[in-house]
Amino acid sequence: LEKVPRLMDELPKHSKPAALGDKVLSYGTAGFRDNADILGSTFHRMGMLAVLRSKKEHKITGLMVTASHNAAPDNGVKLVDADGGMLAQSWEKYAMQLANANTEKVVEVLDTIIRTEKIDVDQTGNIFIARDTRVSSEHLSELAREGALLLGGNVLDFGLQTTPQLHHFIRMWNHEQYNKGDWASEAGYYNMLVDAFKQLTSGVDQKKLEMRTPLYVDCAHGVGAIQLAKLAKDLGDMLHIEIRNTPEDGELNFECGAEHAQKARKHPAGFSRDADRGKRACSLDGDADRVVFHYFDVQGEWHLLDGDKIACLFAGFFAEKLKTLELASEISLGVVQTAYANGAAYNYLKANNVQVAMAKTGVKYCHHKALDYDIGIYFEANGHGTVMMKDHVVDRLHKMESTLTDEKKKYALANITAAHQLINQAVGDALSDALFVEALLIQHDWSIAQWDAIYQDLPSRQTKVKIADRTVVKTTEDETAATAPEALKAAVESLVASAGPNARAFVRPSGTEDAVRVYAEAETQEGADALALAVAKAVH
Ligand code: NG1
Ligand code: ZN
Repeated sequence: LEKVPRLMDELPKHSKPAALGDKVLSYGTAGFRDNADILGSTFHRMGMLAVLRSKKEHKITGLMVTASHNAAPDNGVKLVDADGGMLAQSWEKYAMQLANANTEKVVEVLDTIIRTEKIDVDQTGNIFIARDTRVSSEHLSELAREGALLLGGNVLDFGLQTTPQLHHFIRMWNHEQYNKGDWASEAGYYNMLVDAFKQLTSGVDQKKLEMRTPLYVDCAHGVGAIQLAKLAKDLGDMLHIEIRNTPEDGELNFECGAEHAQKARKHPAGFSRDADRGKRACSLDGDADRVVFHYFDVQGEWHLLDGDKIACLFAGFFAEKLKTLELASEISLGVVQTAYANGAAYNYLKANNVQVAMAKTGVKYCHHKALDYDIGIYFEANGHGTVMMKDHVVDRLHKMESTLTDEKKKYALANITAAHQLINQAVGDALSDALFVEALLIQHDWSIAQWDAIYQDLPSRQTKVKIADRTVVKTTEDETAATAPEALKAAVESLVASAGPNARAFVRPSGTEDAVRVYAEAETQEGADALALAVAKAVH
């Protein structure tokens, strides 16, 4: 690589910043994430890595500039693989070696990757880039572009897009068979969603749809607001959407968005007990890959419907359609949850004969586990999730289409096909998930309160603690129990044992923040609060 024009001149201009000090950057469950000021060299190098990945796969790969729900001064980078999913785990180590290398070692690291992966550097490398609305995002995406160009990559910059949109574009461009209705563009993405939504609500009187109350969407002052505005226009009278918390009227993620609503258990800024009683609402996060729903009831009490409740709603739909089609024994359906899933959601799914599996926290683990099923639903309680349907299931359904005479079965089949079109098969997608929720509420003729009532969450509380070195905290594979330090393990066990029936708590080092996370569940809110607090004290 030393012979590559300009490479040796350019690399020193993108040395690791002094402010990074001895800090080792790690490619966590959401890529690299840190204060934007120390990420310049990382972005430059990730542009190069995305090109190598593309050359290796002979397909388009991607790079998303976002730190999702993190505060505005942070930023981050996630690479998107050729199938539209997250970067293959086997490449994460390359990302870390590159990001942490001193300038004079960068070429050596690149050469090793090329050799190990047997990459033909003369191959074309094509990458797509997109970014969120952070102030630092434009500059950092430019650095990634420069890095990519140095290694001879072709770069298409999509500018401001949600994370799932970028994943979607890559999936569609690389796999023509998925790209049915010219879905591989921004306009195509909206067409795909709107058309599917229309099919799912086709059985409903149009007048009734027009009269339906709007969905109020807290966009966390992020990119979701920009994209949702375009989608809402295409939806027209099929679904009324009111956008709140746009990039113009506040600081990204500040006291709003999915993370705030779900972690702090507080309604987002821009919504009020008095003005918004009875209104159906949802919150996106900063890059619109998560969504949670919420509302104030008539008494003014605020209720959260998290990822677990969304998963249960979706699971109910698929279970019912498979049953109608008499495919329930042939096509496996399962929901993947993490340690954060509310105990009541698990009980609900079990009571409805839906299979449930556990995965480690982090979407990539859930995604992987969900592949064990023909139709795999995964949701983190924080609202990140989707449904994946295997290609052979889709083929099977298509083949069935012409053989069906029963109207009920025909309708069920059309419904599953439309759901498959609506749901982002590559990653969790707040816009597509929210539309699917809305379509199902319309089908059931449910208010948000009726949906909320399918089960009652056990009271829970989350908090986080900063300690000198969070890596000393070790957990079991499914993260429901600590294994080290010994004293912490013992303390959590004894606190849980004395916190009454149905109490549960766990601690785990965060993969995206420098903190140890604490979760507690109990019979009462006071019990859950007290348990979380006591466990947090034990962490210190
Ligand atoms: P960490 O910081 O490891 O807890 C957070 C979320 C995960 C997941 C990742 C991003 C919680 C408790 N944790 O991870 O669920 O969304 O970010 O992949 O919400
Ligand atoms: Zn996000």
